[in-house]
Amino acid sequence: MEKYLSYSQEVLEAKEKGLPIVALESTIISHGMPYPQNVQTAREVEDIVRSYGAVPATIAIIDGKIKIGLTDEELEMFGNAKDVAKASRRDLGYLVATKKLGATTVAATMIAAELAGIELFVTGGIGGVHRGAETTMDISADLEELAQTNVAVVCAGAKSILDLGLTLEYLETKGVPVIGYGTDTLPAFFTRESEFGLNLRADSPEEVADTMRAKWNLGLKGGSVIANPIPEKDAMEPSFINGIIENALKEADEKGIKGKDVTPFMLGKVKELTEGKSLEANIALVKNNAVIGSQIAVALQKNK
Ligand code: PSU
Ligand code: MN
Repeated sequence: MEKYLSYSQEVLEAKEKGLPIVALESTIISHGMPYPQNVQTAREVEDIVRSYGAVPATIAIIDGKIKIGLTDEELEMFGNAKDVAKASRRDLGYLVATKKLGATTVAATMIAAELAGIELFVTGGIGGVHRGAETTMDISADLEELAQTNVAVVCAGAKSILDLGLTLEYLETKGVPVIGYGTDTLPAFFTRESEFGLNLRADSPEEVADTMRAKWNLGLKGGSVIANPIPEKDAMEPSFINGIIENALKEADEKGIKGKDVTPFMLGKVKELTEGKSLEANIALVKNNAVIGSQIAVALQKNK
């Protein structure tokens, strides 16, 4: 295994000292945001994690290794590279073997985090059941990963480019806890609320950490979704953003966008149609998730 994993100095030291570590994904850097905001955001998120007493581990596939923690130079190179493959579970072996650049999705980052002994992962939004999945069968591998890999994922819910109701049904079937952080409904990424109620709620990092520890101690496999709403001041008007998402979906359909290209296409289109406002909201919510996620990582280290 150590043949395939390569730790940054900072993460290596954190592991030796038993410090809390927060995994961060890289698809959000390569496919979720444009350069240079992607690199800048990634750096700022890492600094937020450090300021809460945890150590960031941005995960990516570089030169045949799954990197657990990137140096500043690696981050810059990666964020500016043109030929980065979006890597989910199915792609990991191929990208490592062929030494291509790979950006880890939520699914792949969870796998890498578990291999590296990291229990908590912070991102923006998870993949889910796409609208129209009853005919396209487009269901993100993120959901299957949440069902089987022991990593807690902090996110701002899921974008309404997905079918949020079906996504929750799928997670329920797979036994994945979806914990509203200070909320009773599933946050819809750009907006704080949705019409979909949640069964589990936590109001402190310790509650989340205790829930995860109890789950794992009971021998229950899998992760959880900690759904943390976007801060009030950064949230978008639901009617505005939902109208834009409808238009973007229509265009994706007309252009015949399929498979792994759907999510990046939608993210780019929504950014264009909101004149960059969606990007600002995206950056704000990821930082907010880093604040909560770092605190949960600290609590998970204490209740081990
Ligand atoms: N949702 C976002 N931003 C993202 C993604 C999803 O709001 O950057 C990325 C994540 O890496 C997620 C992936 O794991 O897209 C899901 O892609 P797919 O739907 O192809 O599984
Ligand atoms: Mn998909």
